[in-house]
Amino acid sequence: MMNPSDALDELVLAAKNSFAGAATPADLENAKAIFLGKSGRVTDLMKGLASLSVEEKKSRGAAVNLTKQAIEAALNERRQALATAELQAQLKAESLDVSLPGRQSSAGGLHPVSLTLERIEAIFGSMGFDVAQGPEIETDWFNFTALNTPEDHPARSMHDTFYVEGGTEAAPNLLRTHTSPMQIRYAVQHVKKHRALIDAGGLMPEIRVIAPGRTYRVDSDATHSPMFHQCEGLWIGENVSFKDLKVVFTDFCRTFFESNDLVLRFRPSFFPFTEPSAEIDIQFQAGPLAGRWLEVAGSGQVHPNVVRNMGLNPEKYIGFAFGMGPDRLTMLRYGVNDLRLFFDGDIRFLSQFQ
Ligand code: 2NL
Repeated sequence: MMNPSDALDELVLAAKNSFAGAATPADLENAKAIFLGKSGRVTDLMKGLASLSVEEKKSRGAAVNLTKQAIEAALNERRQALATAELQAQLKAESLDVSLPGRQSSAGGLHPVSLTLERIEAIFGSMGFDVAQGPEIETDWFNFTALNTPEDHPARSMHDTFYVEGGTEAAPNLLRTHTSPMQIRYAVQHVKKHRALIDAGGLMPEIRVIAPGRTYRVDSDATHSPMFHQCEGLWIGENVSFKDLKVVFTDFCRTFFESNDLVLRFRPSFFPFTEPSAEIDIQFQAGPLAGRWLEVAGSGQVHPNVVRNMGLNPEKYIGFAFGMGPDRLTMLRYGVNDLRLFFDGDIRFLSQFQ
């Protein structure tokens, strides 16, 4: 038979082991119930005192009390240890080194073609041209018919133009192949606004507008992208001539390329929407491209049929239009040799323009 006080020591030891085995506060509360709970081991000992004599109660009671206190002390110690461990784990998990450098967020910048478009808009803006932007999905009328393009013109073929849903079977909608449709839209609005004045034979404010933006053609190689940019210009009035085109476009090219000795050449050409028509070539007098004739735009006097489609009398209103490729202008300005670099999105290329 075990000595009664040894049994109490055993109980304290058992409680300590049980508490030490509790890995969480919840486990510890379960372990506590076994020893200090309502029907726990210590409570049983207390109940056992009732059957003892007064003398026995005194000594046994004191011993049981010490046992209880020892177990409570062990419990509190384990509670502390678990709370400290929990705090340490939390601190470790949520640790934050405030001395680390912040994440790099480099400043963005405009795409080189956007820089060119901004330049074009600023230069023509300074010459009194409005900037018109509009739909990239167009109707057959605005993209072709209003621009005097014959029904059987090759540009209308599926090989050259992206047709999309909508429109009619005879005239399906399409991705605009140039920005001229936007100029027709702008001219029609302008004429509508001044209709009464025009009909009364008054002086209509001139149409002076550029239309920059994205255009689409079925074409893809080192010098052609299915999506490319265009910027067209239109100037219509009662007395606007080819001479004005020469002045305006020469001024534009010299400002755009920052080259005052740049020379222009107007070479006869053909477009359905202009008559006569001319290709515009430029020649630098200095720098890597000096001496070569470089084609930069198409132009011409707006065809009478197109003037009529704007709602104006071609006997009275006359003017010129031109169209250029901002992608190509960007290549010339910066010396880029592959058009596709503009549309690959490679940051090593694009960041060189910031
Ligand atoms: C080119 C040729 C050109 C036009 C565009 C135009 C617009 C209207 C009326 C008449 Cl609303 N013409 N635009 C005229 C001549 C040439 O562009 O080679 N572009 C890159």
